[in-house]
Amino acid sequence: MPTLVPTPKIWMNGKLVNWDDAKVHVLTHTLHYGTGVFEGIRAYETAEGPAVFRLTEHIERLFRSAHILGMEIPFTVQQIIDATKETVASTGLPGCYIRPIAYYGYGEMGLNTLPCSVDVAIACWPWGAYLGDDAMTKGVRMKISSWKRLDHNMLPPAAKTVANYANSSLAKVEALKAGYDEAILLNNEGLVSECTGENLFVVRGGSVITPPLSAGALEGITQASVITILEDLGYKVDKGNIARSDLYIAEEIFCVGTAAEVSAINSVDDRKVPCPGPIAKQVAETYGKAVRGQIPKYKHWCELAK
Ligand code: PPE
Repeated sequence: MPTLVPTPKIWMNGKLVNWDDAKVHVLTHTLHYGTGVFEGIRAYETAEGPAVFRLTEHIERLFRSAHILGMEIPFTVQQIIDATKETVASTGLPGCYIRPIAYYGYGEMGLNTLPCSVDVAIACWPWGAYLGDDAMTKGVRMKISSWKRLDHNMLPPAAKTVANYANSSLAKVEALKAGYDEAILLNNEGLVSECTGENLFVVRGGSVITPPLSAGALEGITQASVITILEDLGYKVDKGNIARSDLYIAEEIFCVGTAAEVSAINSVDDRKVPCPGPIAKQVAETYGKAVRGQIPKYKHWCELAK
């Protein structure tokens, strides 16, 4: 049984169509060559109605990802923001996960993307705890992947491109088959980059470190929000390099992402890490309130769907 729960409408190239009619041809370019860019966003229930967390930043990143690929999205940032709100409102749900995708469509085959048309779609569905319901209480079991994170000159990890997720999927499935919950990928220099769908935070010597874009990590919007939250709580945060052994002897580790939110890590390669750590707990609690518009200073992060 598929676990994907349909919602009434999907936005495709300017209009809302019924979920079952949101189809593409099997010769859609991106299906063959991985030439697309996408976003993952969440809308949460707030006192004023459904609000999309940091919608503008996500859509701006979608356009940056496209720019890195040399893809021209035939809509403006504002049009895609408005379309996202319209799609969220059409679900009738108080909160949901949102997936905008820009892809090369039907009409051309072959690796040259220059003549290809660009299509855009936005879909929403309910998506619960990404790393399991007890990710924050029991913590997540991590494995260092045998797969390396993409190198900047192979496929840019800074762009959220469809192709990059073949790398993430290899690492994810390897970890699951070995009995772990999630994988951490090292880059070609052997330094920690990120997880298959989350950024990492490591606490050592009382300071908090998270790998930067240059280490092969996506510039996470949750990562940026968590840095602000940590600094507001009085912690010093550095974007810096992390070695594999830093993970084994960390005071605490947690991973963050739109889907995963804030999840504590209980072990890496079977080396136990204190979990859930006090900083992770504080961050998870604050983030959970921030996304629901319950903290006045972060309320501007919540963009109402209507
Ligand atoms: N790194 C990667 C590789 C990544 O995919 C994500 C998001 C992040 C970091 C965190 O980025 P941000 O969401 O801006 O904080 N992963 C998305 C995809 C999940 C999926 O399985 O699909 C997400 O969390 O929506």
